[in-house]
Amino acid sequence: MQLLSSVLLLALLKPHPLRGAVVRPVTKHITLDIVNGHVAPDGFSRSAVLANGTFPGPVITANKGDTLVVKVNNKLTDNTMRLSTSVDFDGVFIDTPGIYDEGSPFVTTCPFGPGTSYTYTLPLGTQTGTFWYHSQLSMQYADGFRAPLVIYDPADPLAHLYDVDNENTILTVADWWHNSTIPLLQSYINTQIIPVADAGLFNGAGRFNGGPKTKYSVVSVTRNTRYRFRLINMSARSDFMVSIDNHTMTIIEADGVATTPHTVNILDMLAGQRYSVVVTANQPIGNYWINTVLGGGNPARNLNLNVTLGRGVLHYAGAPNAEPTTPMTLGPANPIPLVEGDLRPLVPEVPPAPDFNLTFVTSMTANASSPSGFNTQWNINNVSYISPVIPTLVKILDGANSAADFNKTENTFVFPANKVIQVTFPPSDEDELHPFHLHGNNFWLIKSNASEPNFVNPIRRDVAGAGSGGTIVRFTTDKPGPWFFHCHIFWHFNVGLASVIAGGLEETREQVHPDDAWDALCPAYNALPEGEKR
Ligand SMILES: *[C@@H]1O[C@H](CO)[C@@H](O)[C@H](O)[C@H]1NC(C)=O
Ligand SMILES: *[C@@H]1O[C@H](CO)[C@@H](O)[C@H](O)[C@H]1NC(C)=O
Ligand SMILES: *[C@@H]1O[C@H](CO)[C@@H](O)[C@H](O)[C@H]1NC(C)=O
Ligand SMILES: *[C@@H]1O[C@H](CO)[C@@H](O)[C@H](O)[C@H]1NC(C)=O
Ligand SMILES: *[C@@H]1O[C@H](CO)[C@@H](O)[C@H](O)[C@H]1NC(C)=O
Ligand SMILES: *[C@@H]1O[C@H](CO)[C@@H](O)[C@H](O)[C@H]1NC(C)=O
Ligand SMILES: *[C@@H]1O[C@H](CO)[C@@H](O)[C@H](O)[C@H]1NC(C)=O
Ligand SMILES: *[C@@H]1O[C@H](CO)[C@@H](O)[C@H](O)[C@H]1NC(C)=O
Ligand SMILES: *[C@@H]1O[C@H](CO)[C@@H](O)[C@H](O)[C@H]1NC(C)=O
Ligand SMILES: *[C@@H]1O[C@H](CO)[C@@H](O)[C@H](O)[C@H]1NC(C)=O
Ligand SMILES: [Cu+2]
Repeated sequence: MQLLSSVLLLALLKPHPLRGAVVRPVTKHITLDIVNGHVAPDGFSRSAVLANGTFPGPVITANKGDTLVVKVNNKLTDNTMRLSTSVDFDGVFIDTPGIYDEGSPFVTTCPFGPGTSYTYTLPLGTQTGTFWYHSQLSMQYADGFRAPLVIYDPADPLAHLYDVDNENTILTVADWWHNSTIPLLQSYINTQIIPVADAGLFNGAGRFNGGPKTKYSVVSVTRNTRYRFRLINMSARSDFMVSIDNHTMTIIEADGVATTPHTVNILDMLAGQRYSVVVTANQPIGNYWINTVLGGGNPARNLNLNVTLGRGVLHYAGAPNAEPTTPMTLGPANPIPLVEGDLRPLVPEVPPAPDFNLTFVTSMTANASSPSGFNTQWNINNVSYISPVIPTLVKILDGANSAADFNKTENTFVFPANKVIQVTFPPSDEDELHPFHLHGNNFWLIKSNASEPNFVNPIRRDVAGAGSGGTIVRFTTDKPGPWFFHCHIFWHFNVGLASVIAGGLEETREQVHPDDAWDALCPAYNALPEGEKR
């Protein structure tokens, strides 16, 4: 009896599948050791910055309502890469009043150095869906520190659409470089040309021209079963076109927000974006290519890169354990692409009218004499963001009240609490989209680059591309505090394409009462020797 009930209890605690069961929220304690180690996801061995020694790092899972307590131990020693760190739980709201554990360096926190630890407390509230976590410090995530985070909804209103949703259906794409991002970023600053990636990785595996035939990641399916694939674009630069030979994909989630089912056969994902797609294994038993084609940058600038080699295998039970024998293509012959503006949220909302309007004009300039030492710089309204020495949140807690209390180069926009802000990115003359990401909040995507504005039932998400078609987002300042709003192409971000939305400064002071561990971060960081701050 005792045994039977513990077995039952164990079965009940398994995160998925779990239809309609009552799951009590728990506090989940997680440890992450950030270490240096050699990895060779595309067959080229390099030193990397790794969560728990792997690339991608370990998946963190939770159920709706859980609280994650994540202790991060910085054990970094390789000074050819950054030695300090700071973690962004990308897309997680952190909307419990008074919670400030949002690892944006010099906005909400200071990074922490080697040999030290910091514990992030994240009440997940009502959020569910597909997220990820990564270093937010400089370019460090491109050195390896990036991994999925999934919040399951035990009462998912779309659960009837799929049969399987587990750790094996979390699929990641990432761009990969063979060198440390420290010289690569310097090269970008000096030349204005983003170093083109050496390989595109699907689920942590890929190949480059002339490299070994690394084993592609295999996603196993059983015929006539429906899978919820959670796709995460962990890129630092590249966008990926995702398709699966002979299969369609039905989108049911974008960035943690459920959508009405929308079927395509090819999907363009920007850096930082996530989608859940339902794929039905309804084809003859066999092996099919999953094409994850990296975009961004001119491949002629890096002869290692071969976008055809970024792929994985969809393997049906009963088929030989082998690569597909069909040609490696870049996608379907008759593409049915996702048009982002065609997506609709499962729960529609009419966006409230804006109380304040902002216009963000992006531009790239070169300035050899700028105080940051930047040559290449990206600007919002002619201002290139430079991280302050004293984090924005510290200044707010110390009494900052208006934009005038921040340096111009902090690009900090101050608003009262509970106001509606509209940000318009006018059409630019660039062909590449800047995936703008708002921390800790979703926005209504009023206008997606290529679509007409939608004031009635736009999707809500936290990353949207701004480019030649013009983009409009709206959000409310209902979560007091400073929130980073930046381009998720980290090369652009690191040369200034960033801003901070600071809402409800008085309310922030009323609600946020940091503990001693947080208070100690900046003094400890500022006391680090120069080489360890990096
Ligand atoms: C990371 O590694 C530590 C130490 O081995 C382990 O305790 C922890 O559970 C791991 N974390 C995850 C999320 O797997
Ligand atoms: C990494 O960059 C450094 C500095 O530019 C260079 O000397 C080195 O050859 C590069 N290594 C690789 C593997 O590209
Ligand atoms: C991921 O995002 C990057 C940057 O926006 C983009 O270049 C790349 O194509 C995306 N990857 C996928 C698979 O969509
Ligand atoms: C997959 O689609 C291609 C192109 O439509 C077709 O030639 C091929 O026979 C299909 N494969 C299978 C296994 O059905
Ligand atoms: C990329 O890889 C494919 C498949 O191996 C090969 O056919 C093609 O020639 C390669 N492209 C380049 C530019 O080397
Ligand atoms: C903001 O811009 C919209 C047009 O997009 C306009 O209707 C509205 O009146 C403006 N609101 C403010 C407060 O300027
Ligand atoms: C370059 O930086 C200097 C020093 O901050 C500044 O005075 C100047 O306006 C900048 N020039 C441009 C074109 O941004
Ligand atoms: C940026 O500076 C240029 C050149 O000084 C000026 O023409 C333009 O109006 C400025 N743009 C914004 C958005 O301030
Ligand atoms: C403001 O910017 C100036 C020059 O850009 C810099 O010297 C100063 O330290 C900054 N102040 C703060 C508080 O960050
Ligand atoms: C953005 O939208 C414009 C206007 O529709 C279109 O020409 C352009 O190709 C789009 N850009 C991307 C990267 O999709
Ligand atoms: Cu950008």
